[in-house]
Amino acid sequence: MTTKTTKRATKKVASSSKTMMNKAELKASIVKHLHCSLGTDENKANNHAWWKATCASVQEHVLEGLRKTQKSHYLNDTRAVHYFSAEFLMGRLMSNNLHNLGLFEQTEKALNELGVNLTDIMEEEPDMALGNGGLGRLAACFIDSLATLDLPAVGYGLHYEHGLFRQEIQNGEQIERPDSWRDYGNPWEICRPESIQDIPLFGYVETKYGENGRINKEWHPGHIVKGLPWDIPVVGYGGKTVNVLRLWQSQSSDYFNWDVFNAGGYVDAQTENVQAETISKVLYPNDETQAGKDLRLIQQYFFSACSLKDIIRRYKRAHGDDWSRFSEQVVIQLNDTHPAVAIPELMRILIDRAELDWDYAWSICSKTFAYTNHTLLPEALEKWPARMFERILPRHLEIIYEINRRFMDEVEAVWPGNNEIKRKLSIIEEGPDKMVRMGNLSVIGSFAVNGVAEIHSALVKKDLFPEFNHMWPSKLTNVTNGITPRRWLKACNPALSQLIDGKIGQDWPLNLDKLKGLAEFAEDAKFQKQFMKIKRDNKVQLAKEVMALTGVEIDPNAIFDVQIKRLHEYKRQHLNLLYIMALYRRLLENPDYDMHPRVFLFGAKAAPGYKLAKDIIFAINKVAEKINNDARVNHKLKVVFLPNYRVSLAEKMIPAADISEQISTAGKEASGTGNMKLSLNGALTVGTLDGANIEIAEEVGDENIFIFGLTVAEVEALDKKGYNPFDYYDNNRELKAVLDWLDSDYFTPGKPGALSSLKRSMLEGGDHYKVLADFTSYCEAQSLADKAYKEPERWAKMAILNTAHMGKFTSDRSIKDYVERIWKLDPCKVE
Ligand code: T68
Repeated sequence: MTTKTTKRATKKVASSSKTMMNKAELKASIVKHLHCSLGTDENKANNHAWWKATCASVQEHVLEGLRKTQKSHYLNDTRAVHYFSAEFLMGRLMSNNLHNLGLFEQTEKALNELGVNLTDIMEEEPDMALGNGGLGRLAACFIDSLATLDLPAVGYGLHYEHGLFRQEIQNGEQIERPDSWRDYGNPWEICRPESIQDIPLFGYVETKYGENGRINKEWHPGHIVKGLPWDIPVVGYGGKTVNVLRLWQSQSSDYFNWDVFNAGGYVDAQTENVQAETISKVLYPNDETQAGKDLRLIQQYFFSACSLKDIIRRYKRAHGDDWSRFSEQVVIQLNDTHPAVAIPELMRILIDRAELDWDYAWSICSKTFAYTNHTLLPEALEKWPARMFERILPRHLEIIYEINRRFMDEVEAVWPGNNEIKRKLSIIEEGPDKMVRMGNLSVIGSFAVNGVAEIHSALVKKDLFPEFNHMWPSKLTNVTNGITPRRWLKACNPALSQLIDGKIGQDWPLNLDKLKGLAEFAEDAKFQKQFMKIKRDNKVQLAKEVMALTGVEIDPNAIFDVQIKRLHEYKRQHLNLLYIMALYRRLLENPDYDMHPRVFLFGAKAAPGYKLAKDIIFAINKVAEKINNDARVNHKLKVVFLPNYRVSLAEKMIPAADISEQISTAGKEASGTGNMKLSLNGALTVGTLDGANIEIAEEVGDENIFIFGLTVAEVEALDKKGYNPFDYYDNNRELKAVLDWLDSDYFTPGKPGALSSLKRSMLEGGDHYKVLADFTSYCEAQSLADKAYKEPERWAKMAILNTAHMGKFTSDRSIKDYVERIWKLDPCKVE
């Protein structure tokens, strides 16, 4: 049975490449582009030129697929999902596109014959870092799965000129530098000036009384900016469906500045130009905090409005002015509340432009949107001052008030006379400064709302939106996150992928549950050896990279313990750091302290304005410096902070990890997706019962994961009782010693107190994230991990079983869940 399916799958992948190009044709095409597109030749070309020429060759296939896909979607008049996201963290595209087209090996060979190494030239590609972290990367995985599953879909977002800042570490501190990913052009994107949109902003609203007694509103905008779309083709695995990621760039339009110009204000007119272009200039680098800045709201409106206009233009081409089928053809998924202003924008278009009556417009609108919540942290829930909203989007604020007025009537019907509930559910937060709550708007304006892991969705229902859940019991649901196994195993870990191919066949990237077939080899000595040899080879590779990036030598025989994610107190990198300091102390006190050598590897960017997060980075680097240079311990303990963590660095770190640190305070990490990537690549998780860790534990079994710490219920109980971090500080000698160590100048010679802010946050600051409460239990879990690693066969078995049981976490499954529970989409095959 297995062999049969294997053969079929092999055929499928091979045939898709056969219809494309053979090696000789690829060679010719690359050389042609070197000559004709880049104006150079084989002798002069550097890696960058080879990379560009190869992109151009690959792009020929991509565009052919795109054309066929668009034709097929048009002819079939398909219902499509429109994924609205302020962030798409795509990373590099070359390897992904080659794998998905089935052209990777051919291209590698073709280039080889030209004397060029594919791996080297792929390093030339800058990451498309148009996102902060999990939320943006999730969007990238989802559009890969949508195309792979032949689902009609468009991703819509912002074409930031500068993606997430480049991080440098100087004297242990994070320094932010601009990221200029498009300085030398982006060979994958296509500019579409034929689809430019005009977007109004500012101004005032005029009330007009129509003849039929209808009150009409007319928005007179103060500015109009242009939205120029850039299309990034998204190639599905197998290369058939090629969807589009459409990103909007802002440009000045002539509309607003001619008066100024004519009045002799040439310089002022140019200033206005700069302002319009500022909109898509830079990605806000804050994850999990809301920016509250004019420009951020303008960004959100700008891309939402451009995208809606684009969707409506396409809809009208097929259906004219008949709005009755709009919500049958169009579903819009809001990736968090960032694009929620699309809800009043669609209402505005339907009422003010199409002149539909309110009820009809609302019936369309509330069947079109669905909303994904990614956080429960109060500081991340978006609220805009009503006065700011009114200045920038005066008509939208009016519409929001009307949505809210009608909604309050519904609340009154459910809870008559209950003003407290009304205050809580209102889109408008009352107070000296009225605020517009985007979460409430999103729930009210959507037909479905989902959290991103079982526990998170349960908490969304129980703690964040309990009354909404009472009013609409079937609206709130769960879709557990997932990751694309094409990028996060096949492409980033080729040796392991080949080993898996040989054991269970080649179709696991499309059917990740097939990995279960590896479980029967988990105790097979030969397979264990092969599996662990690949892990070790990947560690050797990473060790070279670490040396090149930091000058620190690390031993591939040590345990590689990896924590990679944004820096945030709730993610508790400082809990990891306290443990490292404790190990250091133990080794100093007892040089024979029994532990397997371990290298702690970190990758993390801190939001530039998040002081304590930056202090934690500084502390990690200072502790690392001390330990790495302390000959008494550094054969057993090393600490590495890799600068500028990003998708392409993750692709190198994940295949080399033995331990995956997923140690957030229970109830705080909505899901996590790095946890899935690491486990898929055979790393064992040390983690709390939080987010998707819970589901990972269910899949791999308690014996193949190191769970520790308070549960959500225990955190709640502790808070209720009154949490006092000093209870732990005073009663744990080791914990007290490492915390006090932070006050000394041991790690920052001559500068005592340079690391004190960490200690303060965990003591006087109240230790909001329960670091001290979980410390002991964390140390115990780490000891168990150490013990397990000392038994190579046991460890190998556990690692294999982690890979084997990650089937659930493919983003294909997440997308199928969305399709079934929310989108109700049909695939459309492209011939
Ligand atoms: C993450 N959220 C969750 N937010 O923290 C993570 N926020 O648990 C989850 O797995 C992931 O989303 C995917 O669901 C974020 O990444 C942001 O990046 C962000 C950006 C701007 C504003 C607020």
